[in-house]
Amino acid sequence: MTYGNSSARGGYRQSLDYSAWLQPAPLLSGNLVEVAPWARIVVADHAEGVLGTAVRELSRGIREAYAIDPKVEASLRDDASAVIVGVIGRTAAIDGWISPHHADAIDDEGYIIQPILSENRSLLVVAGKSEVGCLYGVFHVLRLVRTAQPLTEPIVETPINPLRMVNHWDNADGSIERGYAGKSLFYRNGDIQYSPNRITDYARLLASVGINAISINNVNVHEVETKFITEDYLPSIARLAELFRAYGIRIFLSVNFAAPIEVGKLLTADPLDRDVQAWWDDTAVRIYRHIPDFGGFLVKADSEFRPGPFTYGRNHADGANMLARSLRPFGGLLIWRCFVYNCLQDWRDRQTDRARAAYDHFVPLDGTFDDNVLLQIKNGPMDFQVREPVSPLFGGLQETNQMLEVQITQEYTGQQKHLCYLVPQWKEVLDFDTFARGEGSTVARIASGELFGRTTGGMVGVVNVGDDGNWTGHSLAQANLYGFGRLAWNPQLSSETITDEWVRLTYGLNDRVVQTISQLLLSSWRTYENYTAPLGVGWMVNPGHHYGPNPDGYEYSKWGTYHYADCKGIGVDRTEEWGTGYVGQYHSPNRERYESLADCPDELLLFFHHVPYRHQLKSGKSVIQHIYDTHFEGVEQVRDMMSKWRELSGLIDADRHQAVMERFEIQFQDAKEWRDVINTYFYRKSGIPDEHGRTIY
Ligand code: GCW
Repeated sequence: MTYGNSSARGGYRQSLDYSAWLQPAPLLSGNLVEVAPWARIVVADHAEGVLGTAVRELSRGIREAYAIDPKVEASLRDDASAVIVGVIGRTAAIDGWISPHHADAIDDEGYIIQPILSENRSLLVVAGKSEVGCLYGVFHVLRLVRTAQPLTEPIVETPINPLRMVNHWDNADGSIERGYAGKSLFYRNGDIQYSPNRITDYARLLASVGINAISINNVNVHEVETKFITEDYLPSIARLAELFRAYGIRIFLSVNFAAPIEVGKLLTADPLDRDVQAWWDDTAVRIYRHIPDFGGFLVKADSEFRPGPFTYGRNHADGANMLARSLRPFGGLLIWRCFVYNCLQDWRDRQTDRARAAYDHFVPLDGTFDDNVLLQIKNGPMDFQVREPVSPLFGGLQETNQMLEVQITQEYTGQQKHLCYLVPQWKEVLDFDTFARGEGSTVARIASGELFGRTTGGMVGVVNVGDDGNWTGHSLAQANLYGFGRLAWNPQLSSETITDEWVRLTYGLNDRVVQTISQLLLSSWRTYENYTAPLGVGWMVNPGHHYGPNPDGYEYSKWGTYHYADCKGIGVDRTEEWGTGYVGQYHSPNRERYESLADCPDELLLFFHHVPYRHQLKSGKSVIQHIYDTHFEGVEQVRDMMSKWRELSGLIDADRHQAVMERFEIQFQDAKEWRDVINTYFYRKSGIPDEHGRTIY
């Protein structure tokens, strides 16, 4: 069951890059809660299932950190020091150590870490209300161990988002749509084929940051993948599910809305047709027979040529609810994507606005979706650009379960050749105040389901992982996956905290290393924005693969992605007064802020307004001079990143140092290309020279 280029590299499983943020810690002597408790793990229950995983992970972490092989025991001796792991109400050994007040503060997936230090012994209790809670608690303990942090106070943690999910856009032929880190971990040559060890290693990475759900195939469901819901494939998928289950992760499948026709040989896939409903009911029964904890379906329908309910004159709620009803008896969820727009637009038509589409389609249906349906909403109204406003569906939908979808894979942000750390971008989205219920109605509170009292909610990321030895192509892109998981667990964590954690876990505790890498990461999104498409206008990439500059690449296309640059100005007028009316989809005062040329934030100006090149920004610069300045600056920032990285030589391992250096060299070349193409384009359009007389072609 091994395959492909990664095994050919041999030994990659031992590399530092492969261990990602689960590096074996340097050997630590006494610290934290003293060495004593680490020699013994007490777990009263039969340590199978996820609890077994928790104990194994803890043993491994202790062995790596202290060179002690802990004994696993079933009961606590009166005088012994130990780590006790267990489920509240089930594990007798933890009874009496956990305060009811702490127990009340956590939900099913939360945990309590309680150090108990007395004169003659020390105990560390790791308790959850479920086995997976214990596993998360263990990973938290190990995070502290690995970063040499003290463990003297109780820690009480519970996830903010019920669903913390990654989506794979993997195809059965082994390719990955928008994948930049090798081939699929799950498939080869039209079949399900994987290395169980590699999958387990992947599941550990995901669980260590709290991910609890994964969809394993592309939302564009092609011929072979359409049959994943049949007996031909379910046994293999069930084995895959088992590997993830050990880490508390439930699997989902992307399904083809037309499957009743393509697989079931029915004449229709009409969601209101009784035979269609019956066919999906049977399908659900079949799936749950193989995978009792199957998560549910993910559906891209009536979007980019995928089939959907529109064919039958039905709406998205008809489609989603029909599927949800098949899953309901088993506790399954139906996740329906809101990435729906007209992808056959005429560039001459300036009234149709792709940015409006998701809201126009879904807000009228608010309140009509079943309780086990979630709508999955991309962070912005267009498509994962380096800068977009927040989708107005957040705040627009109030009676529907929803999930925030972000793109961890860097389709539009440098494809893991460029360093572009997206945690600061996601933080801006999560912290955005929609004002839907007055001040403080943030996207984070809406996605979690809390603000509108929904039954569920969460965050989902299109993952950046493939079979490359370092998982993500660019080693530093591991930070995006780590950061996604941490934010999905707790959207209130700051970018700085997450970054600091990740660097310490991945590259060790040397202060200079920590500071340098943190700084590189935290400034990289802005840097990328500087040398690419300016002021929120987006796109300007090569069509199809989306890498590298092409200002008119999508200007005369059918995709609805235009910037309207001419000799006088640039930008899309989305105001209510003169433009497409898109700003009307926001609540006040966002609506007024975006509508007003004076109040609209600079970085989104061209998203909302069409302005002359000499229009003055709040920064005091003209639009054109801003474009020139940021593009020259962006390249210098990349040069600077390279020299900062160079200075780390000798402070981190040579392999990762070298590999990242190579990526920086590509980024530097490509940033220059971006700078020159964009600057030249605008110089030729506007005829306005750079105030500083720098070279523009
Ligand atoms: O950004 C676009 C991508 C498509 C993708 C689509 C989507 C899976 O270019 O490759 O298809 O978004 O999100 O469905």
